[in-house]
Amino acid sequence: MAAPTAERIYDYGEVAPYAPDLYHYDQIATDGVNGFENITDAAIARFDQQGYLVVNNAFTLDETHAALDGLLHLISGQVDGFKGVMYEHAAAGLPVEEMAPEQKQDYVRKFMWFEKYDERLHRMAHHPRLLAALERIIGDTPFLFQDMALLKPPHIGREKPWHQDHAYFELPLNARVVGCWIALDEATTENGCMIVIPATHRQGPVVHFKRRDWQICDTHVQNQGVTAIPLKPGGCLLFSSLIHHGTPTNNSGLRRRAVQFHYRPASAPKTSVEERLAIFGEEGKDVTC
Ligand SMILES: O=C(O)CCC(=O)C(=O)O
Repeated sequence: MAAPTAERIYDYGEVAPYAPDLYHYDQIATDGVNGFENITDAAIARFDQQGYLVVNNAFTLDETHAALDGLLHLISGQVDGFKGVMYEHAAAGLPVEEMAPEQKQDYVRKFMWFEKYDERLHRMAHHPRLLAALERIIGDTPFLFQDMALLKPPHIGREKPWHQDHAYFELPLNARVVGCWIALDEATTENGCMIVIPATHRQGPVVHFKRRDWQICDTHVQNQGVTAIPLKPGGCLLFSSLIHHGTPTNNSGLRRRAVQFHYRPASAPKTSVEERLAIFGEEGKDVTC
């Protein structure tokens, strides 16, 4: 077997077990709208209350397949300058660089900073209907500041522990930052769909810890009203950067590929790592885990 190459990047920490009920959910979201064009003022008000909005059929199947083709092209190794692939730990010791993209994707955890390298993915991130919806939610021109794709391969796709996305961002707490998570495969409760705790964005920031990831402590996770968000391909979840959310391990035999874009108000100033950590961590401040 080939040894991992020096350039290969793995995601955060070691894979470690977690309590079986950590991603237990009480309900499945059923209050989605059909298409960006059907986002009513009441749906925006629901986003403000609940911290999320499901948009079914946000992208057509052609757009969704084009995005998948874009991701496969990016891992073919034929795209000049693109280096944003992070592997699952299961890839260690395997000659994944020699694999064809179709096979290689099943060892990839994440892509970062890719949308400028592929026209199909760029189009998705800057889709006029998406940007118009974001402008209504954010109340300012939306500015894309982070793009990633999360592949969660069959059987080995690891969890993303409970967290608030804002804990990763150097942005003021009062900036209305919105994530857009787009299912490229059907995302189900079996293969690791998003799970959120509605309205937690209104409780403000919580302390994060470096454990299996940069995360909310497992024992601090609230267990009221936990909501699973299964999505068909092309469906999307718009969510506040302060909502508590996570995804379990993919123990199924089915892929769960998704892209996630984050938008901030164009006018929001940048803060510093020190300011971020003074709010979200580091290592517990006045609480333990
Ligand atoms: O797609 C996933 O599994 C988790 C995405 C997420 O919550 C994140 O990367 O912040």
